[in-house]
Amino acid sequence: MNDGDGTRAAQDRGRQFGPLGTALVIIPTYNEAENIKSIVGRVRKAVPEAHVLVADDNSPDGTGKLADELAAEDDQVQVLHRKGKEGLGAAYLAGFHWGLDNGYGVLIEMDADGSHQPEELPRLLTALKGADLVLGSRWVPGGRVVNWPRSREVISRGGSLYSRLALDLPLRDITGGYRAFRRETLEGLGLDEVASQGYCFQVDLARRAVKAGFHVVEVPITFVERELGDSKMSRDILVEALWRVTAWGVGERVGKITGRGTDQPERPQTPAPAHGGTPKSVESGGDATESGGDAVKPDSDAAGTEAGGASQGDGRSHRDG
Ligand SMILES: Nc1nc2c(ncn2[C@@H]2O[C@H](COP(=O)(O)OP(=O)(O)O)[C@@H](O)[C@H]2O)c(=O)[nH]1
Ligand SMILES: [Mg+2]
Repeated sequence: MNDGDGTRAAQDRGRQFGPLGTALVIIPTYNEAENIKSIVGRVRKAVPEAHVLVADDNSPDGTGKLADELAAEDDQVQVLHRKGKEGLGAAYLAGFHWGLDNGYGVLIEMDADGSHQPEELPRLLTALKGADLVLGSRWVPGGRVVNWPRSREVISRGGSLYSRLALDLPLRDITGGYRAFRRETLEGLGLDEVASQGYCFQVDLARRAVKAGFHVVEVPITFVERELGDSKMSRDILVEALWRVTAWGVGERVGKITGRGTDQPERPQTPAPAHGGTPKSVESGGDATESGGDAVKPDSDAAGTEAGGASQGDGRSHRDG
């Protein structure tokens, strides 16, 4: 949990969390024709009650058209067609706005390439019952990566460590992109001011969530490097992350010295826990289990996304990249 001194932990223990509502799994795509059908099928099987939004940046390889075919045969799959390649962050922001406008209670980030295993979604959703934001984490006990070259792991671990220290975040996987947000959390992050892209986008959302006082929990995941298609990671994305994180870190320190706050949004009032679950203490590990299988519609409280019997993350954080 994101407390430095136990205060937050004590507050969170007494907190009630509201019901989750229907989940929307947002999958950003750019040239994922080889992966899109398989990943959407796996999501639909792993969490049958959840809906899927593919946010495609007019992929030249026809990913958008394949997604349209999936949507045509499944009411719970939608496609957001965007003009052209504008980066991961912009695609997610558009997807978040779409999901919020359409009444979803939970918004999930997930890559199209299979690195984020849909079969682990029920575990993220179970943890979200007692949290504002759940991070799928490679760098907490129980988390791991499969088929990554050592160089990639060093960059990823280094990026999270640097972000953790520069931004004073009690998280281990700060660049990872497998996450579940409650809608109230997204609404409290000041999304309109988010300009960062790539890994930096993930760092930005994590730091905003922590600074706003949201309860952020890390759940261990097994991240599997893609087998098909190409990574869109680039030197530019790494450089952007490095300079932005450094600038934020310096800004926060200067702000502390001069007594001026940072540009973080205040945490909104805790959403009323209508018939929400009891607060949970979160533990790492645990087996993913299949979630219940009712098809549900947005706005339907009764149709909350339920994940069966999985244990939760432990509230310790780490990063990816
Ligand atoms: N819509 C959209 N999706 C993107 C863009 N860049 C990357 N993605 C998607 O974001 C996800 C993660 O990208 P990936 O290339 O796998 O990055 P890596 O896992 O860090 O190597 C994949 O689903 C990509 O298709 C973009 O500019 N626009
Ligand atoms: Mg990838």
